[in-house]
Amino acid sequence: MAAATGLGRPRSLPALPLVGSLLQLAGHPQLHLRLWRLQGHYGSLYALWMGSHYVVVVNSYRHAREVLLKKGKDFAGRPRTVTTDLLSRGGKDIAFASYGPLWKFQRKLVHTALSMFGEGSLALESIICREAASLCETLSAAQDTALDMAPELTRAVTNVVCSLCFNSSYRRGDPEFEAMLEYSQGIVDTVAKESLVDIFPWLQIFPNKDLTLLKKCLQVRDQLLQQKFTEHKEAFCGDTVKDLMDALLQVRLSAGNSRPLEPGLELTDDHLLMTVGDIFGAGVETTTTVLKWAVLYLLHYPEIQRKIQEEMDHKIGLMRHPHLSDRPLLPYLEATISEVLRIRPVSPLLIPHVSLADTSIGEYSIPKGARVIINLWSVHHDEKEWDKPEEFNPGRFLDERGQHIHSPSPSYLPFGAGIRVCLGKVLAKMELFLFLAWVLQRFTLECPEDQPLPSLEGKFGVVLQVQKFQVKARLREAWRVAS
Ligand code: HEM
Ligand code: PLO
Repeated sequence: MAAATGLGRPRSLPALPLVGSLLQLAGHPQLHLRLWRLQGHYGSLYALWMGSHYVVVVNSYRHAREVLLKKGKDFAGRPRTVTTDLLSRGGKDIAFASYGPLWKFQRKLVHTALSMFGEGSLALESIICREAASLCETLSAAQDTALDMAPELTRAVTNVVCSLCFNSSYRRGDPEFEAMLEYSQGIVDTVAKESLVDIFPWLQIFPNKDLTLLKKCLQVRDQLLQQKFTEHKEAFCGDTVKDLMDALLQVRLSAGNSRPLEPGLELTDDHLLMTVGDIFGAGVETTTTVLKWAVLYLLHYPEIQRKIQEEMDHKIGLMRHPHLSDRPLLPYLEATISEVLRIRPVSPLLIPHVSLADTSIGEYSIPKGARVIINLWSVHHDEKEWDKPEEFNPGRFLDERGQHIHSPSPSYLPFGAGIRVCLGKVLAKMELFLFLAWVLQRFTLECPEDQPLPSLEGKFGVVLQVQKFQVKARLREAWRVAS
């Protein structure tokens, strides 16, 4: 690899031929924590070798901002790996596709479609509220019994993205929904977690439990996507665009009548399916995970839950439902969401970036083709930037007057930043606010008496997963009286 600019390279972990630095990483399933701790020895920016891949690990917000914002274009690539290639049919989606004109086109299409059906529209608010009401009904029915909220939260969130992507939704117990829950869990458990097969692609020739599971889950996903695609093609008349799939179909059909702008710049069926698959997968797994973390933290910090409820009682009362326009009225709830996103970042290592040219980070030279891991865990737990970072304290996002301020430190990037910033940021924030506001207006969430408080430790993977736990949702006395 060519050196970039005559600057020195970052300090590297020891590396052996073929295996690289794996000896330092093996036996540490929580990769984000291992990379965070290695700073003690190697400094905040260091390098390592994953097999034959040169990897640079960024742990400070200054370097993270330089990579994502100042030099965003230099670092806009994505690595190709065995598991993400299977998931995205060789990078035909958005999240795992490398930078290029087709990727830009796909991102723009989705961005436009999301702002058309979603973000700016009242329709989306009413879809989220419909799902929030249904979630509250389920909680009411299960009242005072220990309940695993995860499938209920997932269904609520899934129905929002399902409406956006396919203009459809699932009822409780729908077998298609159950199948979706199962395949998506299988994918989260096996994809893009720096597993050995991604580091040594030749390992895929041997039987591998994870890879077999991933392929089986992808078969189920593909069947489901294909079925939606066929239904949409049959029903599509060309002028009414009801959802994201229609929007992409329209582009595909109009492009079919003309030649692609440039050779290779064609939006194929695979591109269309993988793009919808990305939005559906990201839309479900990320927002559900944050909701689970939020509920878990509220069980651990009942006084914070009480404060959110007091704020709601005071500003909204019990005679009407919360709306999106209430966001400025509920700074404590907004601060709690911000704090959940800080303390348990959904995507603790983002998705790895790749340098597209010889370049630099700080005073270090970075060769073209280097993989760059931004350790968001380190950025969000930096003691120089955050007072007692492991303490759950929504107050840190408020000013003295109790108003929500953006962030007390620049060391905060829950959605990434720059060219590859999360496409669903606005949608996710709308959902988190409305779901939590609806539930907390009516219920107090508690840990069942006969159970210990569930663990706050996450499980590393493509998203930072919450371990299974149960909740007792108790209808609030004030709500009972009012209604
Ligand atoms: C990428 C966070 C919800 C769609 C990302 C990235 C992060 C992130 C950290 C990676 C940025 C990078 O690699 O530099 C989150 C969080 C969410 C959330 C914390 C919920 C609270 C969503 C939703 C959608 C979505 C609801 C879809 C509607 C995407 C897509 C990408 C992405 C498509 C890939 C962007 C690209 O590579 O160009 N998200 N996300 N996300 N997110 Fe989200
Ligand atoms: C989640 C499981 C789905 O079945 C497939 C899928 C698609 C897009 C992925 C998502 C999974 C995990 C979270 C990801 C998202 C794209 C962007 C998002 C990686 C694997 C984040 C947080 O970066």
